[in-house]
Amino acid sequence: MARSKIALVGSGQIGGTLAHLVGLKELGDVVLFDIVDGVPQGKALDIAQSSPVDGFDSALSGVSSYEGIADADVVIVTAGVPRKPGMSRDDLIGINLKVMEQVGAGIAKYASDAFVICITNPLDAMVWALQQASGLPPEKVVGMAGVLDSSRFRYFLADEFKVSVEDVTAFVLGGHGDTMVPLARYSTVAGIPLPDLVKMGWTTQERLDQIIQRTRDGGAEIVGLLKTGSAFYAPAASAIAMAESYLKDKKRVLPCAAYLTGQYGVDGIYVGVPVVIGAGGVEKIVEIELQGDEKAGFDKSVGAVKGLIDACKQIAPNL
Ligand code: TXD
Repeated sequence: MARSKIALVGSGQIGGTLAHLVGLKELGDVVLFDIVDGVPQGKALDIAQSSPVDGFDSALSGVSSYEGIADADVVIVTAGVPRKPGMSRDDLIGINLKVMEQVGAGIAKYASDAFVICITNPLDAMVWALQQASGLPPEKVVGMAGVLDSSRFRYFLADEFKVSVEDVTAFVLGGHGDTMVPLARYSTVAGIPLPDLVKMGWTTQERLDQIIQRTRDGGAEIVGLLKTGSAFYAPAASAIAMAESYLKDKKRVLPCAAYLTGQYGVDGIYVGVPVVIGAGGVEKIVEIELQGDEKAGFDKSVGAVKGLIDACKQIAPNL
């Protein structure tokens, strides 16, 4: 069977890390695309030169025209401008909306059968814009944020409890970052929900609240430390988990920004919810019943995403 083709639109920090991970995991061949000539070509060659040492077979190339992404099985989009210190995700909206229009047109022309994962911020609005601009079916266009937010949450919890990250699960809903809604009663250590762990004296409610806040601010914490650019290792790993579930039809249940058509009382926008990702793309949206404060948090998050999408519609009424 021929290898899968994975196109990476944007060859910056996350794009380069994605290419390396695709190689190391032997998920397929990689095409890196960027508007800056030389960067995708240089990164592709550098990673290809690591393949004999690491022992993976993957053809890597860099391109400066959309033709290069032709017939990709998966397209992962990081094209755009990242946050600088003090800048909110929303500040990025104007610049990155134009980028999504270009990328959407490129995907529509050359890779309309692909499974598309958007990473560009502000995520929930950009994935919507990318779906609109590409015209691909909504179940084939999904946004990466929840896997990253829940991975950050899992890491902090494992560190707090001094247990393996493997045994910590986390359930998050809503928009990326600031309005993320963690569901403590569905987040567990080996199946034991967080509220029970508080009762068992493993931690206090106060500590748990601090961890949740640190998770919400997880992106800003890294931006503050790096000073130039934003997080890239964990975002890349998160998108790879989604791509792998699609390519291998694993049907993993992952929190993703998905297009809702009435689920959770929301219609026509992208919001972070648990979904099943398999060969059909987003095969199922997992809808659970929310309790009082969970519902309030989710509604607030939906309101924030709607605000961003309305701003997009004003800037680009054609979308
Ligand atoms: O959870 C999440 N979704 C995120 C999102 C977590 C972390 C970072 N997140 C966002 O991902 C971040 O705010 C950015 O919007 C993207 C990409 O982050 P990255 O760190 O990879 O940014 P870089 O290094 O600046 O790379 C962006 C590349 C860069 O090489 C540009 O030249 C290129 O995008 N670029 C373009 N490529 C193609 N087409 C166009 N129009 C274009 N414009 C810029």
